[in-house]
Amino acid sequence: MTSPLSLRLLELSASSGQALRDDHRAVSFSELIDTAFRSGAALRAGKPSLEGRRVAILASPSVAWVEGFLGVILAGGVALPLSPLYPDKELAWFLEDAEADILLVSRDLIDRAAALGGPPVLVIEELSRDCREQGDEQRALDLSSDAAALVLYTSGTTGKPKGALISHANIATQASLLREAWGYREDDVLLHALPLHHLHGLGIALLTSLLAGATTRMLSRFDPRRVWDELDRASIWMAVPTMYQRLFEAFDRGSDEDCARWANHARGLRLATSGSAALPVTLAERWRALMGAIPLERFGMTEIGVGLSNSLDPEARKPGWVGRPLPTVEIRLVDDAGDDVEGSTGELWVRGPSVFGGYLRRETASRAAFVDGWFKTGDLAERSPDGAFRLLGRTSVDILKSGGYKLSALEIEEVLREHDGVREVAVVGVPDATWGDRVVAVVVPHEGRAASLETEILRAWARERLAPYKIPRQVIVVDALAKNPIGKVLKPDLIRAIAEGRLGR
Ligand code: MLC
Ligand code: AMP
Repeated sequence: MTSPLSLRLLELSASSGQALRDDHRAVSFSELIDTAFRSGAALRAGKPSLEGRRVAILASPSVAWVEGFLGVILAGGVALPLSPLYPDKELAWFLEDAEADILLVSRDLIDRAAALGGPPVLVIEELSRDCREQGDEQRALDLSSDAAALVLYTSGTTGKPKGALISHANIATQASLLREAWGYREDDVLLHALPLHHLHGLGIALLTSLLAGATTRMLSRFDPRRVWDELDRASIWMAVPTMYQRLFEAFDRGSDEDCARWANHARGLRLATSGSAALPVTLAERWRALMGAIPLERFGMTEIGVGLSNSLDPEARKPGWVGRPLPTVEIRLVDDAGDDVEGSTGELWVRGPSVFGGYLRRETASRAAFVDGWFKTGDLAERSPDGAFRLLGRTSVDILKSGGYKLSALEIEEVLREHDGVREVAVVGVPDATWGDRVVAVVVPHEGRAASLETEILRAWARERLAPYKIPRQVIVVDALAKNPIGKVLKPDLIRAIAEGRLGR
């Protein structure tokens, strides 16, 4: 059985259409896939395949990133995308947890990779060059469709993140569902400014566009003015809600001439989508005023790909709702006992070929994630009589979404608790117009240590241990934390008190 992903890439390797463009160069599909095969051959270094070995990728978003990534996958390896945003301590943890065999880096990040003391480091840009010199043969390996292709770390309710193993078939299915649902064409150009270490930027945006045979214009980072300027050369734009918020902030600071030009760019788009967190209706409506349609909002998750999507037809989109199941995606709404709900509200469970198989080296967590083949999302949802869904929140108060990044309150608490001034800590997500959830740490200091826990001091300390987006934006020092009879902090009360300004002003 051959992987549908490898087959599709082989098919595309005959195309001279433009696959990718970054700030420095553009490559056709045939060039991209040729380089990927060479890179994969160099990674295998004479062995038949990488046989499920994990190859971590630490690189700035670029054409080279994709060449290395596809090289790993075509050689049978499991790609582990890492973000240069992570501090060294976190990077080292991912490499160890995933038992990565190789660390692939872009040339600009060699020094960082060397400091990690992890597996052997190979430089992406040198891989294909070395291989070309050796004239290695190119061929698609006979990989099974359920072979793991990708491991994406995602936060859960258990503290440290878990690596979701995503197969060749998962990726191919997810991409083809979106290609159909969103009417992807080979003459589409996706403007891409999302991070590549999560599903939105990697699977939903980059791989869907690539496997549809469309062009992806890759920006190395999200810069709102840059995005506005570049939108006129794109037909598709995908973003998290915070990016829409940032785009409008830049718009409001733009000159009259900028704004006229930018509004024109937005009107020229065929499709703008939003996901990873709830898109506030006010932002959706503001976008409609510019582009003529609200962004197409959809619901996705690392473990399932996109499950629910609004319609490609703008008239059929409902602001505040995330749409209907994509073909092959089965959905249930269940109550606390795991039974289908009588009414319209319950936890969303998902089943189908786009759903992942389990977490890397976490058998118990993998088993606990499913009931009879149904994946439990932890999202509460409502179904309308006409079959559309709306998200109502999470079953766990410890899962936060800040700027589209999923965060575990417990992971952040664990790190803060290591500070010697902290006696107790509760991390909560407070509703926020920009971030969705604003990360706030409420701490009880050891006696006489309150001063050492001032916001900037504790943030600086956390910065060495956590990615910037996990660092609490605010630290509130209290004498004690209110708890329920079994000793659990009453987080919903804390959130309300902070949101209403009764605490932490
Ligand atoms: C940046 N900062 C954040 C943050 N992003 N803080 C909290 N939450 C975030 N998400 C910090 C910066 O480190 C900086 O801190 C300060 O905020 C100002 O940064 P900025 O320059 O204004 O922000 P920017 O760097 O532009 O980042 C904003 C963003 C980014 C929205 C572009 O957060 C982002 O790329 N988010 C995308 C997340 C994503 O891809 N999620 C997909 C998950 S998959 P300081 O201390 O220096 O001031 C998924 C499935 C699905 O959910 O359905 O899609
Ligand atoms: P992640 O684990 O990072 O893939 O994030 C998945 C989570 O993001 C889901 O479980 C939802 O809680 C949230 N999410 C994704 N899309 C949406 C959306 N359109 N509206 C609200 N929440 C969303």
